[in-house]
Amino acid sequence: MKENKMMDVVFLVFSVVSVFGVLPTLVESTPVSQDGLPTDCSDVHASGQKLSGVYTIYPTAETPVQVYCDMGCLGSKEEDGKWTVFQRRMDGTVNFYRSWEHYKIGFGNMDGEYWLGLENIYQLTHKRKYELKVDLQDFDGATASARYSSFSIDSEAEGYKLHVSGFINGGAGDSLATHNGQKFSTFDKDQDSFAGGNCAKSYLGAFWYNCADVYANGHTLSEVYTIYPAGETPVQVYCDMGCWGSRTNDGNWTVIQRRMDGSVNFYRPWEHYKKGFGNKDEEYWLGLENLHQLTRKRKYELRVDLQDFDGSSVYAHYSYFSVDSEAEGYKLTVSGFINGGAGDSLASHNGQKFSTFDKDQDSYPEGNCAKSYLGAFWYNQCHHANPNGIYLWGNDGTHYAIGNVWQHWKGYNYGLKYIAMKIRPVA
Ligand SMILES: [Ca+2]
Ligand SMILES: [Ca+2]
Repeated sequence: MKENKMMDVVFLVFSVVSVFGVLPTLVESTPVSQDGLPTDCSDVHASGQKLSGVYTIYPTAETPVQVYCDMGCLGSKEEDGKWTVFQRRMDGTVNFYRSWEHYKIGFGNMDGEYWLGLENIYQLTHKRKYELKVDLQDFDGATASARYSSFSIDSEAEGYKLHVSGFINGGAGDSLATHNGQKFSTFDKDQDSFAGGNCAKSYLGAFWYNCADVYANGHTLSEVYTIYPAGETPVQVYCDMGCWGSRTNDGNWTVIQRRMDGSVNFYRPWEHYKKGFGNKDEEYWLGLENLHQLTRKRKYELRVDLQDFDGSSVYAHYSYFSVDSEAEGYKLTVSGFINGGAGDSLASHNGQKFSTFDKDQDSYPEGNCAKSYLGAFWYNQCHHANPNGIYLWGNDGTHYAIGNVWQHWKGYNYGLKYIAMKIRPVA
């Protein structure tokens, strides 16, 4: 399971053993032997070999292949055996960061760590119906497994595409679901779903990577990634994947706005707010058009993280967030407030169009809120929150409400040390 960095992140710390084994689902069927030669470990078992160990199988009639057969424990039910192991990590002796040719043909030591080879797996699984079992063990000796009632991969011409379904939980959870339907990728053959990069390179492995979603791809570190909100134009974005050891649902956020050190000027014209600006690993604004493109396709929730200069942190969570098109003034819809201590300073902004100093679309007829409060936002008349206001470095009442303030937490004169608006898809 270690080919995938997501698994690495989860298991590198814990896992000493991971084993992928396949078993024909029709265990009672006549062995598909070729010229009397065993096709897989099920045939080996049928020929009278009941002990686990290294045997020779013939996925094709021409070529003998050495493989480890997991015949189960002595005295256990017979269905626990007959597994053909096609991947195993157990002691870190074998390097698995290898090229396409290696993954195609196979490598390693059959009585230790090895990869059976994509061509062999294809030859096996296109002839018979197989199930898959993944065995995991952590460094404390705890074990878990994941079982799938159907497993096969397509030919090389099809990119050795993975088909896995019928998950049965043996305590490991279903970490292969997002990989179903993906082609196999190595560092020198990028066939993953991630247009912004090479998953195998990013995660120093080789697998049926799925990077259609940055998160599903296995990015568990908070970093800068490239996403494609509109399909064609790449956009750099900071993905907040949560902290190490935190629950999964703390992560998976796309940061759309962030202030953290006052390094970037946020008092900018319409075009800048439309397209986005800043440094994606520091302070930035993702861009209204990107927000629209993202939220028109999927349902998103919003979370706003706030921190003051004394180190206190609070948040405001909204179960729904979307931005209309430019023709609609990039109108904001936000609802379903859940209080994380910050209070609801966005309620009065719901339904408002976006305004900048050079484009007044606010609900304040006597003036321009963006100019009055030195920011850019979905101003009403004018605001309870001004995340894109002046970075004030704390409390300063010299100019009323011009800072990056959140009224319901620190009032109008306290410029926050940190503010980040982030969104993620709901279901
Ligand atoms: Ca790619
Ligand atoms: Ca106005």
